[in-house]
Amino acid sequence: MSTADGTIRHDWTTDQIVALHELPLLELVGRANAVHRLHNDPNKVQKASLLSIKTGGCPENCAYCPQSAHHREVEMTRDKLMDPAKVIALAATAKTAGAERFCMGAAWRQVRDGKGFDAVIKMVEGVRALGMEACVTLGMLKPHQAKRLAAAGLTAYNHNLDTSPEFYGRIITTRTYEDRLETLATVRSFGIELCCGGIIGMGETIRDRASMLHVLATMDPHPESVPINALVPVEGTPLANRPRVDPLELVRMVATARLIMPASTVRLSAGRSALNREAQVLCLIAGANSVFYGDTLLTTPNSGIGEDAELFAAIGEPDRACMSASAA
Ligand code: SAM
Ligand code: DTB
Ligand code: SF4
Repeated sequence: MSTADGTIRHDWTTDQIVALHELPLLELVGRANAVHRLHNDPNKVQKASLLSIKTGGCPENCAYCPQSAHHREVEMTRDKLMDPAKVIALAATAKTAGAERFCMGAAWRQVRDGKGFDAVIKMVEGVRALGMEACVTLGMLKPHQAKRLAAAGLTAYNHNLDTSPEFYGRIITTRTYEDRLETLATVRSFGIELCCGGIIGMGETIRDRASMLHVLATMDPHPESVPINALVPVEGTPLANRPRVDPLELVRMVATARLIMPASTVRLSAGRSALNREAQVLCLIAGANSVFYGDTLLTTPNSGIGEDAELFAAIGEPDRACMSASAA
């Protein structure tokens, strides 16, 4: 097996990635931490705040997603696109609470030109004017739309592969893996950073997980940001009855992602609220260096700000929300 010594490589094979993933856990975490320290500040965990700017009623049929209009049994209030002024005000609040990045998600299959997209452009400009990084996830994107987002100062575009090319058809049939890759290439071609990762715990094999990581790690350059989500099983979705992933599986996934994409920001994303503080710390040691910060993700609960204050206190990073709360 070739080594994962912290060199930035784009020639990983799926077999090599499986072999890393299957290392004894302590060896895997130890190696991942060593590589993490070569490229990143091991004491720095970026806080990103997440907001659903348009909720529910999505025409895609992603099996995991409570926002799909195909899953009629999900209890979900559909909301139309939020007003930019409201979004920018929420971003300002998130900044005061310590968030450095503001991520906005819309339950769209694709961007349509018109009033809605004009409003998103205003949101991006407003968030950037606050001095925060801005990320949006809006579904599929055409080149002229990526160009407008880049001109508005967008830092990154989130568009997940979600799983391996082999397993993809079991999860989504309304669009293809190729569609996903095409949008990613479009985003890249306008100089916008890529935020691209996936979900574990949907019934995929370890090889599927490695195969998804293979697609990511053979991109040149690597996605700047790689969210690793653990499925949040939601009542009414086809994956409602999937068991929660073992936290140590998340640790393995994070560590493997860190080994093969040494300089990317690895985001410990959905599913974090099911981890105790110690499991989260283990993920951070294994190389995760960002979390979503705030009481909700898009539609499901996240680790609360209160719990995160404890987490950040435990790892020794001052938490501004906590400091301003105690100053009040
Ligand atoms: N509609 C856009 C799209 O699919 O690209 C953006 C919003 S979509 C909700 C963003 C990502 O959230 C998905 O790609 C998926 O990885 C993640 N996600 C959605 N539901 C989830 C769940 N129940 N558990 C874990 N991750 C989830
Ligand atoms: C990502 O990979 N995870 C975030 C963000 N990108 C947009 C979304 C998680 C959503 C979890 C389910 C929900 O809250 O609706
Ligand atoms: Fe729609 Fe995105 Fe949910 Fe799929 S993941 S149903 S595209 S909101």
